[in-house]
Amino acid sequence: MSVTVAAVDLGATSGRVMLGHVGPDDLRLEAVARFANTPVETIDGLHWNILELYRSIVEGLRAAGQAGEVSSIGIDSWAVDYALLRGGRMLGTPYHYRDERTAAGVDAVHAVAPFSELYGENGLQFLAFNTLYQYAADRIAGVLDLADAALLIPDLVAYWLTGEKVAESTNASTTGLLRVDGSSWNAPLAESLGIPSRLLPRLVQPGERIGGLRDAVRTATGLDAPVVAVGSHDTASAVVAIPMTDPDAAYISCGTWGLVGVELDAPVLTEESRAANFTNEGGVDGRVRFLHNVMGLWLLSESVRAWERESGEAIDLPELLAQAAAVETPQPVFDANDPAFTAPGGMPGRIAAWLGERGLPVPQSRAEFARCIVESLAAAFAEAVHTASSLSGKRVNAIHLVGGGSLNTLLCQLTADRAGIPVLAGPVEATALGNVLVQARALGAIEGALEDLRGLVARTTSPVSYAPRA
Ligand code: LFR
Repeated sequence: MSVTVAAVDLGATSGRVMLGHVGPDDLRLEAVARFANTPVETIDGLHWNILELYRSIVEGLRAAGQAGEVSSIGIDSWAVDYALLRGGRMLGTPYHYRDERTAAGVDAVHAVAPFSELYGENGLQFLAFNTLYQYAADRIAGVLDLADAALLIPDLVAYWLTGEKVAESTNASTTGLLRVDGSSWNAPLAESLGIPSRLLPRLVQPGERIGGLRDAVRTATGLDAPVVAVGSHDTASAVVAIPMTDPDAAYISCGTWGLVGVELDAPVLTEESRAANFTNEGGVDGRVRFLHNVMGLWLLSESVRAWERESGEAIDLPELLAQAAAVETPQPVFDANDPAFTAPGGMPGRIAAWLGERGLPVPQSRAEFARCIVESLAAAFAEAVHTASSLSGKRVNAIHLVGGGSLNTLLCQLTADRAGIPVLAGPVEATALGNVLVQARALGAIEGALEDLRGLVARTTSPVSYAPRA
């Protein structure tokens, strides 16, 4: 039996609705709608354009229904961001994690629970935008106390579609308020930080039915299908679809971010892994995503955005990367993990400043800049793979690189070279594939453990292999 399901995937630059056709020997995606996901800067900071997105999702679902018989709907997006609600009404417009308001939240949280203590409770790497710091910033601003619920973005969309308020567990694991074993919310920790535990909704696991569509949504979309929880954290969905046929493998889910790590059955909470800022995020089927956030293609896309603004001309990325590959002058490597590169705007200038401050040569042309960025990403990826392996004790014979970055041949080759480990690139659509696979399994169209789902991905896609060069 093959089923058709709809995946709503909200990524850093665009949102999509895709149809997934899935059966024991079938795994195909069909894009039915694509729309911009552009944050909006207002007087009080950087926000999600959430209403526009929701309208586009509803229209996209309508298009999905016209293209095929949809049996269920799954939603994923990036982690950590949320809306506050009271009596079901959204209070204000959700913030984008790249907004800088969280600094005060970090200080307030660490004054009560220092990072060393938090790591034992939630197993998360320190990222200043983790939800608990954002909540703390909202508490300081006096808005948190007004709320009676907080919903992560995919859960907010599910709520608007179904009327059910839940917290999907993989994404909940990125809030910092879920116990590291994923079993429950850490209400005492939340309360000790002044975050009312009433805000934290009922947890659901990937594969659980969230609810049927509200009448108004059924009318607007023409669909009558349930919303099913998937790995609603996009990275969790991507990891589901990594075609690891050899368990001794690392992965890099590379889009805006490069999420570099291994899959484990139990978290690593050692002092070494805390010092290396490795995270233990919740995966589908209770697996642990032991990984580190490297800045990712953001460095490149923000640079391109800056150059396009400056020149008023569109830049052809494949052409720029071809020029970067042809650069012969050795380019310097900067620390692609430096938080100095998190916020939007002026990226080439920030990279040049970073290099200049350390007495390193500054790239002279756009091609040299692009090469410097890709070399720096590859260096950070290679280092994170080796660190993941040594911290977890897991052997790594291959690196699976999935997501948009898998199309970047220069990045794939340089990662293999710098790691000294073969890179297997693709599928590019890992997140959407993971989303539809979990739905199809919940519907009974396919069965088995994650290894079986990955076997299906391996049989239906063809990763490109990059051998390390001397
Ligand atoms: C990737 C991702 C990362 C998360 C970052 C911010 O899209 O979800 O896993 O750390 O975005 O939410």
